[in-house]
Amino acid sequence: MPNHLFDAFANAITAPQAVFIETPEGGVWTFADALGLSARLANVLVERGVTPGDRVAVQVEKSAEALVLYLACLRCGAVYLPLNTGYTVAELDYFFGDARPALVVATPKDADKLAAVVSACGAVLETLDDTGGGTLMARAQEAGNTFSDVDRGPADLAAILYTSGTTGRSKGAMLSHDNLLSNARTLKDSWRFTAADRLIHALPIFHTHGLFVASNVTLISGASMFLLPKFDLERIVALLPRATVLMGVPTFYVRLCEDARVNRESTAAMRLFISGSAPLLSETHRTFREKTGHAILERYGMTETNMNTSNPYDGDRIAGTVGPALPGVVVRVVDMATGDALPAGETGMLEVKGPNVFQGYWNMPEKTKAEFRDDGFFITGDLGIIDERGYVHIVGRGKDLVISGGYNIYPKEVETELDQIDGVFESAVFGVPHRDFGEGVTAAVVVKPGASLVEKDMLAMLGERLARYKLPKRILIVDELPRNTMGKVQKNLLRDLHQHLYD
Ligand code: MCA
Ligand code: AMP
Repeated sequence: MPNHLFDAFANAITAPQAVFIETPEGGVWTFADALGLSARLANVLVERGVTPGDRVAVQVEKSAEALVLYLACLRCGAVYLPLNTGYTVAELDYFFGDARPALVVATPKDADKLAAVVSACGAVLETLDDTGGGTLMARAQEAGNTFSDVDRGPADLAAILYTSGTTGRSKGAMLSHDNLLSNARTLKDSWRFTAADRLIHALPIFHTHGLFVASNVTLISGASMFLLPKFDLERIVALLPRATVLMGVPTFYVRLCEDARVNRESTAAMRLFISGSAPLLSETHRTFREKTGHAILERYGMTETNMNTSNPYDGDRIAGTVGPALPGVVVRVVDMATGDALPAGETGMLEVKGPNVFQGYWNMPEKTKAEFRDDGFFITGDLGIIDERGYVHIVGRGKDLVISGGYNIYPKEVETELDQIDGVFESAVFGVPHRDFGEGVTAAVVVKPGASLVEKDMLAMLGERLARYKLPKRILIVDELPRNTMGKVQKNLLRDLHQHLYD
């Protein structure tokens, strides 16, 4: 039995000596370089005790080596578990305890800090920094450069990605080799990727967007990428004449719209700009088109499903919509109370079925069951309509979620941490419009009588527990929280009251 996903990537390589990755420091990786290192790293993983099905948890800065580590995990049959570099030790403790990885790869500077939580879950610790330093690469230098790939079928797990939950605890979405391969192939065809494409890759590689949408699509096309450590306006502007595609969250496009150097001439070599992970404002779509002549292609996905819909490559890319369902994916809108499918134009819950839809939540059979219908549709938690032309419009969220700069923040998680601060009586966390990040995480806090809490101190305390992107941009101290007659906090009133906070 072959290795379902890795073989497809390897077979897409037409010229092993062609460039796969260019880095800003002038590093050039051919496909042969990447394949060679993936074999050496796969040997290291096996030497360090990783067996097929074991989780390999990775919290490292973005680098070519880090991307190749993902390939090495596929080759040895491990389940790749990427983690946001912003996660604190408290957050990691939960992920390690839940996923029980056999091996953790961390940045060298975090090694001491993580030693206790890594050993508590029984894992081995290796390190990797963003310049190819650390124990993992040192071992790889000694390892053999051939590797006999472990057999993996379509249903075998390739990755677990944690996604936050409305009830607080993160859930590990289990993605199979075929979930990833089927979606990569569909997106390659829909977006017309070929080996001639050069992607500007400026997204993090620990979430679906940067890891699967950007990297898998490049790999399955035998295309190449400019691998930037993070969003960097100057570098992106400089690369536009040499690249063909950019993928980004709406914040990328808001920032590009504000730069005079982004115009028709500088984007003439580009064939495609793609946006996703959060709603792209129609205003941003329009401004970008006026400046450059390019209609941004917006698509819609989730960690659990990869990509579900996309505006068309040919045909109308309509601002404010995420386009029709991708080939092979079925999207429907149902009545939230009855679960009955609704006709075109009516608002309800978006549900999805297809080869892209995940295998369930790790260790959480009950949660998995609750999020699927009996006929196999996954309940997204997003509210939408499907119009007469089949285009999906996301009109809201049935889940209490804030999306800031493409990162999801579940208010409950932040409220739980706030409520644990000595002197806090209660709190409500919500999102309000933010020019750069789309939504800004905001907290309203009621303090106990006599407590002398100030915003700065509360932020510092939260910072010990939560990744920085989850921290409220403002914590407002209020006398009381608005409640309805049932006693439920009315976050819509808080959102309305503070809608201009970040203007
Ligand atoms: C950085 N900060 C943020 C965010 N990013 N705060 C809120 N939300 C954020 N997204 C904080 C920093 O810690 C810093 O705080 C301050 O904001 C300013 O940072 P700045 O330098 O402006 O940030 P940046 O480095 O330019 O990053 C902004 C970014 C980045 C480019 C939008 O967040 C990013 O690359 N986002 C992409 C996220 C992504 O890949 N999402 C896909 C998830 P301080 O000064 O206090 O330290 S996958 C998904 O959603 C589904 C499947 C899908 O459909 O794709
Ligand atoms: P995640 O949990 O990171 O997988 O985020 C998935 C969520 O991001 C979806 O359920 C949507 O709420 C949101 N999302 C992704 N793409 C879009 C988009 N193009 N427009 C609006 N929301 C989006």
